[in-house]
Amino acid sequence: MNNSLLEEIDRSPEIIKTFSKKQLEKLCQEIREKIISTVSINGGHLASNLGVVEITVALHYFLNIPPDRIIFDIGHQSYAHKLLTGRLKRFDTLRKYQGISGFPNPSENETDLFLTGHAGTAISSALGIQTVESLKGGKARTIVVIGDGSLTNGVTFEGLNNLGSSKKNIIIILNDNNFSISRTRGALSYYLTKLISMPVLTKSKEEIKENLEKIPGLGGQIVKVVENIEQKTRYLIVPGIFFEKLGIKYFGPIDGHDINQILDVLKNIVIYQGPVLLHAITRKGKGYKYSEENPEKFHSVGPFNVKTGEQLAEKASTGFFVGSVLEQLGEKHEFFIITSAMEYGLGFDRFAKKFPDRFFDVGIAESHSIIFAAGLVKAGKKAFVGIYSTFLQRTYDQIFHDVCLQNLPVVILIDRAGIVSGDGPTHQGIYDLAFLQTIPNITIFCPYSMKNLRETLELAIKYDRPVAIRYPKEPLAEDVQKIVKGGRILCLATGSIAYNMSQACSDLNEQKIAVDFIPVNRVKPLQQDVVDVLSGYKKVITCEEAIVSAGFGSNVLELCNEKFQNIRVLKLGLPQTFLQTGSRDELLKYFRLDRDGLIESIKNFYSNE
Ligand SMILES: Cc1ncc(C[n+]2csc(CCOP(=O)(O)OP(=O)(O)O)c2C)c(N)n1
Repeated sequence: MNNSLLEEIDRSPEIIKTFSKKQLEKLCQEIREKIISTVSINGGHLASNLGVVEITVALHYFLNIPPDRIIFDIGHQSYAHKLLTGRLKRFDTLRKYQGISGFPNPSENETDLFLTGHAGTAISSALGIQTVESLKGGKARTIVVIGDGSLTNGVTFEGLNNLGSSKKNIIIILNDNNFSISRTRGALSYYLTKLISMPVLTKSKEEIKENLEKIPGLGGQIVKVVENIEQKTRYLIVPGIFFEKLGIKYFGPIDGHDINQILDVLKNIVIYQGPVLLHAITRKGKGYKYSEENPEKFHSVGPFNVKTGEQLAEKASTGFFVGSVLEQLGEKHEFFIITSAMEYGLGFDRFAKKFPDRFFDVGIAESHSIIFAAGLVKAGKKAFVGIYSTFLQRTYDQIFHDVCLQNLPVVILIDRAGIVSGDGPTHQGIYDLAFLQTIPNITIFCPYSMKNLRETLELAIKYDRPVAIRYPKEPLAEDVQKIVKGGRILCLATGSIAYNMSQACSDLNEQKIAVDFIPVNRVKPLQQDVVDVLSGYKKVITCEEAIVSAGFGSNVLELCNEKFQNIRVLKLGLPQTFLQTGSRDELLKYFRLDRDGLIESIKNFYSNE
C-alpha cells in the first residue's frame, strides 16, 4: 500500500492545507485502507470510522488544530483524526496493551481533548470550552462531530438546550447514517429521516430569506451565506424546525462523503454567529463492501479476513447465553426486555425477533430505560433491563430513586461486568458492585458459572424485589465446584473470577496446602451458606473482578467485624483505579488475579501467622 500522503502528514500535520482536492480524496482512500487493515488484525469500531473519513479530513483541512478543536461524541469514530495527528507509526498498536487507544486520549495527543467513550457528552464539553474562549475574547473554534445515535441521548438534549440559549459559536456536524449500532430508534430519528427525504421547502425560499433578513445586524449576510450554500450544493436549505426552535441554526442535508461540498458549506457557515448544526448524510461502513452491507456486525468487530469479511474467531459470549435462556423462558413467562441501543451486544436479537411486542430498544437512553422498566413493573408486568456495566454508571439515581426506593422488582442485567478487553478505561465494568452495594433493597447476584447463571435468571423472574445480575463478556465456566475438606483457610470468590480461584485452590491442595473454596453467587445480602461456615475458619480470602473497595470482600469483612472478630480477612480484587487498555488476561496477570498470582497471594496469607 502506498501511504505517501498519510506519511507526509505524519511528519507535519499542517501540510494537509497545501493539498489539492484530488489529493484530499486520495488521502481519504489511504486512511480507509489503513483503518481496514489495522482493524482486521486488532478489532475495533470499523463501520463508524469508515463513515466519517471525509468529514474528518475536511475539518483538518479547514481548521487550525490546535488552537481549533474537534470533539467527537463518544470518540469511537476518531481513528482518522488519530492518523492525521501524528499517530500513524503507532497505529498498529490500536487497542493493544500500552498501545494507541480506540478512543480519544489526551495522554496520546493534545488534540484529543477528553478521554471519552460514553455517548452524549460532546456538546456540553464543547460549550464549556467555547464559553471560556469567548470570555478570553479568543477566536479558536470548537466543532462537535456527533452521530444520529448519540443525538438521541438525554445528555445531548441537555447540552443542546443550553447551547441554543448560550448563543456560542459552535458548529455541530451531525453525522447521520441512520444507525447507532442497530437502526437508530425513536421520534428524533424519524424526524431526521423526514428532513432528508423532504423534496421541497416547506416554506418558500423567499419567505426564509425574508425572515433571515430580519435578524438585526446579520440578516443580510446570512441570506448571502444561504444563497451561496444553495448555489454550491445541490441541496435546498430545509428548515430544521426542531433545531431552530432550540436556537440552533440548521443547515443541510449535505453529502458527508463529498469533501468539496463539506468544505464549501463550512466556509460559508463559519461566518454565522451562534450555534449551527450541519446535517451530513453518511453511509456507515463506507468504502468497504462488507461493512457497507452489514454495518451492525462491523460497528465493533473482532479480527476479520479483509478479502472475505469473515470474522476470524467469532467468540461466544455470556450475553449470548443469557439471550438464549431468556428466549426459552419467554415461552413460559410473560416478561419484557429493554435495551439502550445494545440489542446485539447483549445477545437479545433472537428474543426481539421472537417476541417483538415484548422487546424495547429505547435508543442510547440508559437512565430512561430504568425508569421505563419501573413503570412497566408498577403497572403489573415483569421487566428485565440489559445494560453494560460501564453505562450502568449513568443510572445510579434511577436505580436508587425509581426502582429501589419503590422496592420494584425490576431485574437489571449487567453485561460486560469485570475487565473488558480492548476498549480501555471508559469501558471497564469494575465499579458497579461498589456503587450498587450502597443502595438499600437491591439484591446483587454475581453468577460464577453458566449453570449458576441460568438458575439465577430463573429465580429472578419470580423475585419480588429489585435484582441486579452481573456477568462478564467472556463465557463463564460451565460449572465451578466447591472444595470443602477442612482446609486451614477459606477462599471465597464471586462471579467471573471464581473459576481462577477454584483452579488456584485445586493446585494448592495438590501441593498439600489445605485450602477450602466456595464460589459465591449472591453477594448482597451475602448468601447464607457462606455466613454459616465462616466461624469455622481463622483466615478467609475473598476475591472479585471489581474494585476491591466497597465490594464483595468488604461485605465479608463487615460481617466479620460485626460477628466474627477473630477471623482475619484478605480482600483480593482490582485497585480503585482507571484500568488502561489491554486484554482481560493481560490485565488479570498484571493485577495478580490470574491463577499464578492467586496461588502466590494465598500461599503468603496461609503461611503468614
Ligand atoms: C452512554 C452510552 N451507551 C451506549 C454506548 C455504546 N455505543 C457505542 S457507539 C454506539 C452507537 C453510536 O451511534 P452513532 O452516534 O449514530 O454513531 P455511529 O457509530 O453510527 O457513527 C453505542 C450505542 C455508549 N458508547 N455510551
